[in-house]
Amino acid sequence: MEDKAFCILSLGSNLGDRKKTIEDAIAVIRENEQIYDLKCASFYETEPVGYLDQPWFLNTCVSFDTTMAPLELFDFVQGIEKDFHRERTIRWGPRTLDIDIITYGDITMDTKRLTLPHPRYRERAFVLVPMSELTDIDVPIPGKRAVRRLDDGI
Ligand code: A4P
Ligand code: MG
Repeated sequence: MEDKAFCILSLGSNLGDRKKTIEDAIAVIRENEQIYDLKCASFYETEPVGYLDQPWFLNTCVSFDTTMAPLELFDFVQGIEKDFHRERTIRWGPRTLDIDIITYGDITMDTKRLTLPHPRYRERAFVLVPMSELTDIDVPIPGKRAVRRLDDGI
């Protein structure tokens, strides 16, 4: 049996039909034969972080098991971003679709193309809140207690 890794992706959009774009992208991910047991968190309307003069985002996270290697998964999600005609103009600026790999199993890596876990996710409620619906997280969210601590009954 091939090894599978448990992964979390963050998806965000703030241009065009945000909900349809994210739903269509998730459908493409789900259909891949190397993706198993995909689960999707709720969709959240979020205030822009970083570059503020832009529309609000719709954000969610998905989790799944995959037999793809980290860079294969990266190429796969970059391909989906391209198919949705994402244009990169301003860093942290508006986008039809942004897909980030938040975690890939317990893998830590820092290469030119891919850093794992994602270097900024711990500071971002638009990632942490949907992610907390899918897995235990060890990062306290302001106003919430860490999910793992609640599970432990502390
Ligand atoms: N990259 C390295 N590691 C990863 C990874 N784990 N997942 C590289 C995905 N990409 C990774 O990203 C720049 C480069 O990061 C990629 O070429 C890839 O090789 P990008 O997607 O091209 O550019 P970006 O998204 O504009 O920049 P960045 O630095 O990734 O921004 P973030 O941190 O993703 O933030 N506010 C709200 N409310 N909701 C949002 O979704 N998103 C951003 C983008 C800013 N503000 C937001 C939201
Ligand atoms: Mg990004």
